[in-house]
Amino acid sequence: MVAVAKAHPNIALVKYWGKRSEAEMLPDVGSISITVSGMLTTTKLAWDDPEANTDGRDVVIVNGESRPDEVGKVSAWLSRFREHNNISQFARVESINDFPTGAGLASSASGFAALAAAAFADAELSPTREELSRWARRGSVSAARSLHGGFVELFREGDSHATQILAEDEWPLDVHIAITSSLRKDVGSTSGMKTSAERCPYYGAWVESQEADLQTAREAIAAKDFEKLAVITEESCLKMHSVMMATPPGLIYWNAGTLEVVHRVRELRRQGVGVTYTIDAGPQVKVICEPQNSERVKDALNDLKGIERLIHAGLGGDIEVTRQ
Ligand code: 2P0
Repeated sequence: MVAVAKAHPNIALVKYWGKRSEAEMLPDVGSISITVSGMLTTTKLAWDDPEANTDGRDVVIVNGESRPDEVGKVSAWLSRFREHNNISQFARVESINDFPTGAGLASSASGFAALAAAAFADAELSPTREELSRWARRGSVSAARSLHGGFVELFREGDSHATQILAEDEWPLDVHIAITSSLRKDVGSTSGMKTSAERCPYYGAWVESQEADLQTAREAIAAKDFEKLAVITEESCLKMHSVMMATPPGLIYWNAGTLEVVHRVRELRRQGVGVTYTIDAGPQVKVICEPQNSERVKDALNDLKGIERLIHAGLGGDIEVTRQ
């Protein structure tokens, strides 16, 4: 039997950057995200795979390749899962992203969410949503958020887990993802945020001010107040990138196209269009608006030279898992 899990990436509006425990994969700050449709990770996992069990190691293939960094992270997660659940078998894992991997598009979030769901399903275990979200977090902190559709909060406290704030159909939003480079980034999130925690002089202020930002975002989402959500989304993005840039020798994820998009979105906002943007650990800009403004926003982005392509998405739903 093979378990097949399908998970969407998510985009943080109030960002996560930094851990309070690396070993336990516990975040130093809570975060709030939206799950996006239009991009999907599909992961197939089998615990009784003959090849893996003859060789005595997990077989891990991501987008047709077995890259040592990805195999290492997934195998470490599988070992911990095996130990905790008294599983003696090795797994074969095959995962495909229908969007660029390792380019700031949250492929590790959808990837570990799908891995956790498939691992439980193929072992015929039925975890609670909280348990599942904690296991996804142990692979990649942001993966805890990709189990849920719509608007999601990941809590800092305790054995951090994520819950849904609003379902995707309760407040539909449109997302235009401006791809300004599909290359893999030089510095991954995990090592980048570790360096920030160790060396950025503003890291303490970043952690301290997070609760207020989370509260503002919670209020904006509860009231479906787009303007309020837009302001806090931009503020959180710029604060996180300030921390990154002030992390010696300077973590600069932006390229020229990134700035072109930021300026165009700010221009739209000055014209009264309800739109906002956010940027993760890569140069892509995620431009978010209410559906009635979507055409205008898309038209305003279309002629920018720095954009390789635009991906149009809406809000995505919960993870789906089946056994075949
Ligand atoms: C976020 N990012 O909140 C932030 C914003 C990137 C920038 O979560 O080390 O892949 O596996 O926990 O979850 C990317 O970090 O890093 C991320 P690990 P993860 O979406």
